Amino acid sequence: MDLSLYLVTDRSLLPVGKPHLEALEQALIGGVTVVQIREKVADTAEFLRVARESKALCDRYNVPLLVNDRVDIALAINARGVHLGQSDMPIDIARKLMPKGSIIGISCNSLHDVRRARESKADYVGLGAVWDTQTKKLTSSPIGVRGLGVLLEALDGSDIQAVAIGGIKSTNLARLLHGSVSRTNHTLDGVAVVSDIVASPNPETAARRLKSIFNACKRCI
Ligand code: TZP
Ligand code: MG
Repeated sequence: MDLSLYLVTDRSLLPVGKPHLEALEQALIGGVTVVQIREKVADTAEFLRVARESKALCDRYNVPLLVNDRVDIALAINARGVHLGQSDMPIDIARKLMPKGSIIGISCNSLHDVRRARESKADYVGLGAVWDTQTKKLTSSPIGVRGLGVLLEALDGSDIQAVAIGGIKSTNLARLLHGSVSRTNHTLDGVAVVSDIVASPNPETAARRLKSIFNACKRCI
């Protein structure tokens, strides 16, 4: 799966008055390659509604949609997969519940997490938070570019894909890509971004900018 520009949604960060689907469509036009619907305050009915509407839009752009945390909602809308946290449903159980071929990703911020993700055969890992972020209350310190390199190294020899997350913006993306790959064979498959796209007055331009930096850096590393 193309994880190169991985959009994680957060409706609370939208500019005042901007509808979620409008921002999502602009980000899709700008070239995001995968979308994760992340809802931290919505109740189940609201989460389901947002996920279903977002799925219909992503389908039109042929972009896979993943659901954060909730296997039941992923199943209900026929999502491409789920993204799980360390305290969500274990991967082996999610794997049993989801249709064959579903994508299951997991957040990791330590070597222990990455080793467990390898054992449980995650399809991809989200590594971070790399840098501090206003989007999520972090329960441990940001891992930094060096920490990211260490976690990537722990993926060597596996076919698990990896994206970095946390504080990633067009202004620091080149630094992230150059720094994290200089010490490992396992390169990043993509970057996951929330606020730099969602909170932007122009998500299309924001996505396009991130993608062109990612692609340009990929060619020289
Ligand atoms: N997980 C680790 S950091 C983060 C999540 C969901 C939020 C990243 O948001 P932003 O706005 O891209 O820093
Ligand atoms: Mg979670």
